Formats: sequence, structure tokens, C-alpha cells
Amino acid sequence: MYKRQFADKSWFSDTNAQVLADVSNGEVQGSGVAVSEARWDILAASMGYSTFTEGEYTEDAHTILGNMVGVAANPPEPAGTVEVTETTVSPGSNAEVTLQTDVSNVTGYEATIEFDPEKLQVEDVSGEDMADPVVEIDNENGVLFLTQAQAQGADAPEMASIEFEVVDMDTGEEADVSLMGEESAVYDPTGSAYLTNWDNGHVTVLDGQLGDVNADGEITAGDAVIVQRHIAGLPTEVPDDQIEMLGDVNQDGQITSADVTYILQIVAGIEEPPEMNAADAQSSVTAPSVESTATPSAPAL
Ligand SMILES: [Ca+2]
Ligand SMILES: [Ca+2]
Repeated sequence: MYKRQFADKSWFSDTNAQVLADVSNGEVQGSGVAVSEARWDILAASMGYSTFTEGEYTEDAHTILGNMVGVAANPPEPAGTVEVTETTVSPGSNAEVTLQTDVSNVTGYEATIEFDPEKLQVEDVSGEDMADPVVEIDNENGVLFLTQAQAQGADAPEMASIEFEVVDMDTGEEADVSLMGEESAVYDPTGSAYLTNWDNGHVTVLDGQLGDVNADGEITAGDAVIVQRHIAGLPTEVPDDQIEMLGDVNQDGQITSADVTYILQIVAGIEEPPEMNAADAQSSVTAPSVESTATPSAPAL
């Protein structure tokens, strides 16, 4: 329930919430009770007892308050979850973060994403299963707003891909990429927002040494086995993205038998363990764009 201070007289007629009742003491004071279906918030202005009758609550007031508690306590099932992905990057690489949902029949969205501008800077935003969004990038304050709409619904779309430059992060360090649910929404074909859950993501800089594919602190023939199995499409206990980062010892962007050979040569003492290449191609692109490409409408309340 909305609660700021006693008798603050907050009205809801200019919000996205559906107004259910006005506050009155003989004449209408303002829209005092509302429900936001997208967030399943019940909004109630401070309704001091004199609002209802001299000195006491009326039966109607009890009923209204009881109904509000009942509604707030029984939200409908969410249509799904909207999230930004967990992303692990090798040192010096940019992070590709995806905004996606498992909600079916999505026609549009608004998303406000907050990040630490000292660690991450938005370099590029592009559409995936939906068209390129209209974006407003504020790299100074660490806020990204993106929105898009289309006529036909998309099922469980990856809405957009966000490329972050990793500015100043040590290996093993994590940076939050927070999806602000109160300022975000996904829409159905009628133009109404779905009730959804919201999940934040992180960008993590991989802590590891090239060649030590299982990250146990040493480079052994066991690491070469993991890479061999990965090439052969056999299961391993090491996540694929970790194999692809730590197993690419010759840094050519692919996992091949040449990497296996290289690891074995390190084990044999013929080759030195390579350093991760911090100056790879992705970080040499031009300075991040800070101007907005369009002025979006205000995000949903
Ligand atoms: Ca190892
Ligand atoms: Ca390679």
C-alpha cells in the first residue's frame, strides 16, 4: 500500500494505475484507491478516519480496506520473468548482456537498466528477436532505457542485446546489471502490461589462467582432456563458456586441436603459459556513444 506520511493526500488519477475509488468528505477530494495491474500494487491515499465519517470508520471503509488487503494478498500468477543475462567475460573483452523473457506473445517493452558506470559503459544496443530499440544511454549516471513495440506478438523473445565496455574491473570481480521492475514493462497485444517477475544480472570478469580450463590452479593434461571432450561434443563438468575462454590458449577465437597441442606443450615445458590478451579487437572500438538516439516517452509508473 502507498504510504508516505500521514494525510499526504496522494492522488492516483495521473498514473497508469486503475482508479477504484475517490476520497470524499462530501465532495470528491481526489482519486484515493487504485490498483496497478502491471505491478500488482494497491495504491491507497492516506484515508484518515474523518475521510469516511465523523470520528469513526464506517462499514464501507472496513469493506474497502478489507478488499484491498485481499487483493494485495492474492496477486494473479505472473506471465513469466523478464531478465538480463548473467555474463562472464575474459579480461579485456566487452560484455554482451541480453534482455530477454519467457513470456509469450510480447508486443512491446520498456526497460530501465542500472549499472555501475565506473565498471561498465554501454557501447551499443541492438534488437534481437525484436527490432532495434529506441534507447537513451546515460553512461555518466549508469542508466540505460530501451523500448520497442510491434504489431505481432513474439514468444519468449530475446528483446535486445546490450554491449558493455568493461572499464575497470579486476579478474573475479562482479558488476550488477539491475533491471528496474518498477520502471519496466512488457506488453500484450491489447497494449496492457503483463504481470511479470524481474531478475537482475551480473557481469563477471573471469578469474583464471589460459590453459587451466578447469580453474584448479594448474595446467595439466587433464585440462587438455576437457578441451578434447569439448571438441568431440562430449559432456564435461566445466561450463562451455569457461572452456571457450580458458581453453583458447592460442587466442584465435576458436577451440581446436591446436589448443589441445598447445596445452600439452605447456605441460611438457616446451611452451610458456600465455597471458590473456587484454588488447583484443573488441576493446579497440571507438569511444562509447553518450548521446541519446531518441527521446523516449516516460516509462510506465
Ligand atoms: Ca587445470
Ligand atoms: Ca584456439
